[in-house]
Parts: sequence; C-alpha cells; structure tokens
Amino acid sequence: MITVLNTVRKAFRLEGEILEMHPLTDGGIHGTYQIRLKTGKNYIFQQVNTSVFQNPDAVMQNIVRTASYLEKYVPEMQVLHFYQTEQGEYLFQNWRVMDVIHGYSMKTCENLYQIQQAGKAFGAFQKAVSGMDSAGLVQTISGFHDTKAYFQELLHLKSSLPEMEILRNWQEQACFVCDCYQKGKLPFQVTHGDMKCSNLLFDRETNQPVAVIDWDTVMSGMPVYDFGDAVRSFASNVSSSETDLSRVGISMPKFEAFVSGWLSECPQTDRNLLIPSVFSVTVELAVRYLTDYLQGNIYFRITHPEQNLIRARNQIRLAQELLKHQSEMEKFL
Ligand code: GN1
Ligand code: MG
Repeated sequence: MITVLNTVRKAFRLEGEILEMHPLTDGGIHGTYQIRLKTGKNYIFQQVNTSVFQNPDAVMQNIVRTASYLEKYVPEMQVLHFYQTEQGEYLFQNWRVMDVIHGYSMKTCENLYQIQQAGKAFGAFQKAVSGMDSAGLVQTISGFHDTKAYFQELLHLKSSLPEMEILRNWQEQACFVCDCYQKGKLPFQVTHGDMKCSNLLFDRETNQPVAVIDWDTVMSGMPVYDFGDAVRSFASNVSSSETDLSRVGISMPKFEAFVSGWLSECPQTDRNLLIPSVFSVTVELAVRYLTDYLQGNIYFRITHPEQNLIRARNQIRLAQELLKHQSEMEKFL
C-alpha cells in the first residue's frame, strides 16, 4: 500500500516521503488514509469508490465548484480543499488528496446540546449553498432521492415478503414530496445529500462543529430531503442496524433539539414539507434496503446476508413511529 500511496503523493507534487499512514475506516464507501509526510504536513488520501460514484470527475467538479462558491460568498464557512496534479486534475487513478481539517467526528451525538449544534451546522450549510445555481452541478448518482424511481425498481421485483405490501401501501404518501418538486411546484436546490453525525467535524477544544464534510453527494436536489434525512438519523432512538424493533422509534427531545438548531440558521420556505419529508426519506431508505436485499446485496456494504432485510424492517418500523408522532412534530414547527 505504501508504494501506491507514494505514487499518489508524487502525482500530487507533495514533497517528502511518507512517514506515517493510518487507514480511516469510519466511511462506508471509499478507502481513506491519513498521511503524515517527512515535512511534518498531514493529508487525507482517498481512493474513490467508482462502483458507487461512476463519474468521479463530476464528483470532484461539483465539490470544487461548491467550495469556490462558498469561499467567495460565505468566507466564514470551512470548505474542503483538494490538490491538483501537474495536469490540473483533481484525481489520479481515482485517488484524491485533501487537506486535513482538524476536529473529531462521532458516529452518533452524545447529548441534546450536540444534536442542536449539529442542527445549526447543517442548517447553516444548507442556507450557505441555497443561493448557488444548482443547474451547474452534475447529477453524479442518477436518481439519487428519486423516491418514485426507487419504488418502481422495488415493485418490479418478485417477493412474498410482507414488507413488500407495507411499502406498496405507502407509495403514494411517500412520493408526495418528490412529486411536488418533479412537477415544478418547488425549485430544486444545491443539497448536501448525507447529513449525518459522522459527516460533521467538532473542534477538540470548544466541542462545537467546525466543518460539514463528505461533499460527494452535493448536487441538485430537494432541500427538505436533507432536513428529513438528518432528522431520520439524529432523532432516531437507535441505529438503522438495530434488530430489536421494539427499540426503534423517534425521540421527541432529540427531534426538538435538532430542529431548533436547524431553524435558527435556516428559516425554510418550503416549511410545510419538512415533516412529510422525514417520512418520505425513511420509507425511501427502506425501499432501497429491501431492493438491495432482493437483488443480492450489491449496493450497501453488509456483514451478513440478512442485514439489508433487517435494515429495511428497522426503517419500516421507524416510518410507522413517525406517522404516530407526525402531528406532535408538526406542532413544533
Ligand atoms: C449511504 O455510506 P453512507 O452511510 O455514507 C447512502 C445514503 C444512505 C446511507 C444509509 C451515496 O451512505 O444515501 O442514507 O447509506 N449513500 C449513498 O446508511 O448511496
Ligand atoms: Mg457518506
């Protein structure tokens, strides 16, 4: 591996041999290494997973475009900085190199204060990119968050699992938000696409968020889905791999903490779709997991063959709980 990493280092014109390298294993998609060079400088070397991101050049184009927009219009925001090769490319054999942003990340937040701060940070990110022209970004994963398309794919598959029927019955309700955007009632905007706790860096001293990271899914999308997906992950009682379904649910204190943080930074215009989008994106993920299970687990990484079915059941349970709490959640907005 060190030989490969040294080749990458040279391609990006970084002086000094590699002194240390640590694989960073939190991310589920790419291969990532933190590198320390003889010069004392630290970098992140990352090999893009091209089965998920089939057009890595477009991913880089989106990221660089977003970073330059933010540097110009929201200079206080911490952006990702990637290096170029001599030819001006951001990728060398699907490897990319970026500066380390100092801070720590967590799989899940530990308390309500952190959740509220996370809501603020993600709300601020959405607000910061809201003025950018989303048409200038490439759709790097086609159909990403096209809830209707995910349903079509699932419902074409043959299965007698009861989950199939549950999801089929939710199709119309879950596709409502998506429909509003696709019919042009609301504008698509620049979205982050993966607003979860592990995509935030917190400062070691102040314990405040310092940066929103993982911009691979930054593209044109539905801003309310960013909110919905974030609530789905921040306000759940347990992770999406929890097998004891009786523990799956929404925590209202966590929900309120996240939303109060978010709204303090990002007073949304399409506010009436915020709560429906939590349901939509949860059902969408259940559909994606079940589809992947039925297709032989080709998309999501698994550690055992039933895992995607378990995840689908977990998200279905969460969606049921969301419906029970819907009016309570609406009231908070
Ligand atoms: C994938 O690998 P990770 O956790 O960053 C997926 C998200 C899902 C998430 C669910 C590009 O993200 O849409 O919400 O799994 N990202 C992509 O665990 O498909
Ligand atoms: Mg990610």
